[in-house]
Amino acid sequence: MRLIIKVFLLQILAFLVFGGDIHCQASTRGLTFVVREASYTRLCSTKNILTVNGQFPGPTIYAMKEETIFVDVYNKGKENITIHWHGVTMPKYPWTDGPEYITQCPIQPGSKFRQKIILSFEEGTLWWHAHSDWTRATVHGAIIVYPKNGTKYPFHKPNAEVLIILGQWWKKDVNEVRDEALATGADANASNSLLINGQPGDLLPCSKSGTFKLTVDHGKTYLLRIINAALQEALFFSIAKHKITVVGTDGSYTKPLTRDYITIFPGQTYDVLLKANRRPDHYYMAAKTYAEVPIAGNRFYDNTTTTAIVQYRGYYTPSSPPSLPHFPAYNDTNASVQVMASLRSLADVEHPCNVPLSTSTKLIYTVSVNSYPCVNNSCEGANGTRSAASINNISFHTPTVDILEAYYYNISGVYGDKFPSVPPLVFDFTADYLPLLYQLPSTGTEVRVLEYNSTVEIVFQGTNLVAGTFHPIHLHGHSFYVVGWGFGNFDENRDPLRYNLVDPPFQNTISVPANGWAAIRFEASNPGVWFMHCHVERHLTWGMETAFIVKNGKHPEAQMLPPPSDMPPC
Ligand SMILES: *[C@@H]1O[C@H](CO)[C@@H](O)[C@H](O)[C@H]1NC(C)=O
Ligand SMILES: *[C@@H]1O[C@H](CO)[C@@H](O)[C@H](O)[C@H]1NC(C)=O
Ligand SMILES: *[C@@H]1O[C@H](CO)[C@@H](O)[C@H](O)[C@H]1NC(C)=O
Ligand SMILES: *[C@@H]1O[C@H](CO)[C@@H](O)[C@H](O)[C@H]1NC(C)=O
Ligand SMILES: *[C@@H]1O[C@H](CO)[C@@H](O)[C@H](O)[C@H]1NC(C)=O
Ligand SMILES: *[C@@H]1O[C@H](CO)[C@@H](O)[C@H](O)[C@H]1NC(C)=O
Ligand SMILES: *[C@@H]1O[C@H](CO)[C@@H](O)[C@H](O)[C@H]1NC(C)=O
Ligand SMILES: *[C@@H]1O[C@H](CO)[C@@H](O)[C@H](O)[C@H]1NC(C)=O
Ligand SMILES: *[C@@H]1O[C@H](CO)[C@@H](O)[C@H](O)[C@H]1NC(C)=O
Ligand SMILES: *[C@@H]1O[C@H](CO)[C@@H](O)[C@H](O)[C@H]1NC(C)=O
Ligand SMILES: *[C@@H]1O[C@H](CO)[C@@H](O)[C@H](O)[C@H]1NC(C)=O
Ligand SMILES: [Cu+2]
Repeated sequence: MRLIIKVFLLQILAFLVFGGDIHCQASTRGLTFVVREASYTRLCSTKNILTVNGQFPGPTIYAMKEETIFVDVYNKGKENITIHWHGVTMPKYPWTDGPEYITQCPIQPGSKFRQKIILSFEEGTLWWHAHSDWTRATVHGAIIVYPKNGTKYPFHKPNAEVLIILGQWWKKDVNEVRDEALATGADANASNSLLINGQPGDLLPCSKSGTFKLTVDHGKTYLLRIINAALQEALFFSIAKHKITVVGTDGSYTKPLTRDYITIFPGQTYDVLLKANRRPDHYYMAAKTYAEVPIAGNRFYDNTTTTAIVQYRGYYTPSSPPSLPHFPAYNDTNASVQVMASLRSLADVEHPCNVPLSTSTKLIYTVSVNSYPCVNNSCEGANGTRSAASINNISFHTPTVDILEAYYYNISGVYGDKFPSVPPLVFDFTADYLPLLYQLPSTGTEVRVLEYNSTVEIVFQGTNLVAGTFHPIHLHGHSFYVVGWGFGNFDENRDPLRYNLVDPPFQNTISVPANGWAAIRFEASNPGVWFMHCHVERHLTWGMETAFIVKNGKHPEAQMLPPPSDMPPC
């Protein structure tokens, strides 16, 4: 704990000392990530986990808007690994974006890959994580993007900044959890604890000494940079007796939104202001799972409460125990969409909103949980089936050569370019009862090709196949405007009339509500191959993903850059 703070202070110091230079030396700054195992003790037991530089959560990358950073990634572990810069759009340079077998082959044990992170419009909190198998459970960390020299936050400068990384801890090795689920066809076991900054918090066994503590001065304001790095769980986050004010999400500022709690879905980030304006005492900040229904099969959700402490400086007798925040019920879907319903981008002169007012490409993508039948109902998913997932009824089959290199070097037979623009079958997607025959998906490695500069609208439609649940859909290579959402089936005549085309939020991960829909718009102005997938890890493993190929424009300026010389071989 003390060590973490020390490292954090050193990094802040480094930022202050080199701050002015970072901008000028943009393209020469280099970092080193050594992926290796390290021993960690949580919940009274010790295990080896995969880490970056031995740290969990991993090191924070401090950057300035528009900066370019090189990261030398060494794999000194036993598993294949890739690293993704989540929310960094990597203009014209998909080569080091990271998803395995989509833009690169994995960095194999004993090898190294030099990755370039190209920041452009992003400002605020982003993060990095492994994008290979389930290794991101412990291989993740923050990317903090400060305003450029001469520009400021669009809110009063906070007195201090605090990183809050939310995660999940399994007592078993996560590979074992994944392997068991894949072998039985069941939903993966729930984790044993949620985490704040790598710690379960003092409500969980053997955790008191490690609990993260934020010491505050009465009257001061703190910027909390919150990342949901959990593999599976959507989380309610709150601080007892305090309100929090959202000022940004996914590396883009928003109009201030004051709330008792936020819901943060896997993959999302929120920047919130905390004003220390209550009676000096100590209070819990906490996170709990939102899970609308117990999911199919024998899995349940992680129902632990992870805590950290907000402690006011000064002399007083603290209440005992600290008060806990009040949370909505675990299955309160209405509560889960409250923040999403009110998020608005700044849409002012310094932060213009460039939402496409008309679109050239309209896509409707159903996102479904599915099932494969098993002989004698012998699997352990719903009704003895094997769990699966799909987009437009295609369960994605991951190739063994990455799609980007197949595209660039014209290698045929790796992927198809016939991803359907609408669901192959139109039915009452969110009906209470659906024919069991619809649960079976088809499989394929299909992508969709987008013309350079096309204006794209995607309506994601959740379905009630197997179990209607939320799906945080993340797009690589582009942020997008969330122009609308709702429960039930999308109505193409009525719903577009209510789109927000004035100040929609600009995000990279949109949670499609359980048995609902969400509509996004973006301009496909970034040539390359870009993954799009559900950020619930087991849904990704089951096939809820696809990719876009954005073609080159005519101008040399509008074309993909050539690959680096050290692309990992397949
Ligand atoms: C940043 O701004 C300060 C003053 O605001 C100036 O002294 C400094 O040279 C600037 N640094 C860069 C890299 O532009
Ligand atoms: C998953 O949960 C089941 C039921 O509690 C248990 O028997 C099994 O050992 C667990 N598996 C892993 C890998 O944790
Ligand atoms: C949490 O889930 C476990 C089983 O996974 C159950 O035994 C326990 O009673 C639950 N606790 C609460 C507070 O619901
Ligand atoms: C939420 O769960 C409780 C029991 O855990 C149940 O009584 C209630 O009906 C559920 N609410 C919804 C909206 O499903
Ligand atoms: C959710 O909101 C809808 C409409 O506002 C209401 O009909 C429903 O009862 C609410 N459900 C819960 C669980 O609060
Ligand atoms: C399925 O069940 C039938 C009847 O119980 C049995 O004869 C058959 O061997 C089983 N098949 C498998 C693959 O287990
Ligand atoms: C790629 O392959 C196709 C079909 O085999 C061929 O028509 C095309 O000319 C090739 N393009 C390049 C750049 O090699
Ligand atoms: C998906 O495709 C499978 C295989 O072709 C088919 O059996 C199933 O009915 C389809 N389901 C839907 C919802 O389109
Ligand atoms: C792409 O579209 C933008 C408008 O959204 C336009 O300003 C730009 O010139 C276009 N670029 C090309 C190469 O067509
Ligand atoms: C399980 O099977 C029963 C009976 O066939 C059916 O009513 C139910 O909908 C099925 N549930 C799922 C999740 O497939
Ligand atoms: C690691 O990556 C290489 C190259 O793609 C592949 O051949 C190998 O099967 C992978 N290993 C595992 C355990 O997935
Ligand atoms: Cu999902």
